[in-house]
Amino acid sequence: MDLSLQEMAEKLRAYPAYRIYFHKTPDGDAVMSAYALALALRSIGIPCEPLCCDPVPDNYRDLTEQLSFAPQPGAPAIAVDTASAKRLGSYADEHITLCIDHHENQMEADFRYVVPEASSCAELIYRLIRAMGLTVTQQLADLLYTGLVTDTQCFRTYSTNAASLEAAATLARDGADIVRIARRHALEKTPERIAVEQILMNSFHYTCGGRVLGCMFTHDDMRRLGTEDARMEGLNLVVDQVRGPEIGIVVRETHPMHCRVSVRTYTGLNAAAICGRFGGGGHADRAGAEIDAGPAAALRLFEEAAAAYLQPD
Ligand SMILES: [Mn+2]
Repeated sequence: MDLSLQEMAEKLRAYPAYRIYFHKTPDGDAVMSAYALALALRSIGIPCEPLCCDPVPDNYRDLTEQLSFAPQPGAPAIAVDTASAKRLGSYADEHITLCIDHHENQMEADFRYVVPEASSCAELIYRLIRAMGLTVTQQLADLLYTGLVTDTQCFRTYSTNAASLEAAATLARDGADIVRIARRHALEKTPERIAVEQILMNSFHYTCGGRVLGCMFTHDDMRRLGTEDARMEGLNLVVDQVRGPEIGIVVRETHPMHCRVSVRTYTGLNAAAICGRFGGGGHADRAGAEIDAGPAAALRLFEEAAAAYLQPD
């Protein structure tokens, strides 16, 4: 059943404890949504345990390692920032009681608060915390602002809107360390990350007369650089920064002959429609799919799908 903001705010008070799940290969929004909700609910005597089948990436541990949450086995489950059960990885079979998300969401859940037009799940968690009348501490503000900054790429995605900026302004007033968080997540890169981006740029491949830009990162590249998944978030920025293309494709071979492909569109084209051909999905301007193929073959298939999308028969 779909709930309004106020109804979900009330529903969150209805259970004595929660496990809060977030999606595999977690990004900042997933991590911060789960930890912020857990921290806020704990402040009113509802213990929570954030859970993911993959570890929290290095980049976010400065905030999450200050927090520890006791296990809550058997507690009702909340899923945040997770578009489908499959995205929970090894937790895909859990019964989800509450689902809070901003994707085109396909999760089965007893109660859902899904707002596809919201910039980030952190923004929704922020609205819920406010609707519940809870105090936003500086620690909570830092978590939520980090989620907002990472999912909007520092307020540059097409999903950024007045509501996201209003949430940001209020979080700044609540004490979020806005400059440090923006620099850390939207400017600074590790030398290892620069090396990954160089490989992607060296693989740039233009098709459809320059309207489509693809690139790839192979499993061999990953082994050679010793690169863990944590450094691979947001690789789309490498194609996003190129002026001209209407569709950007980033192929990452996560395991030999298995690729995770993400597609960005910049001029109102539908990335989810392209990824849908391969069983994937997402937002209109950013979507993804997984495919059993080597990276060169995967890139070619997506370039063909992009070409067919641009010029239907
Ligand atoms: Mn998100």
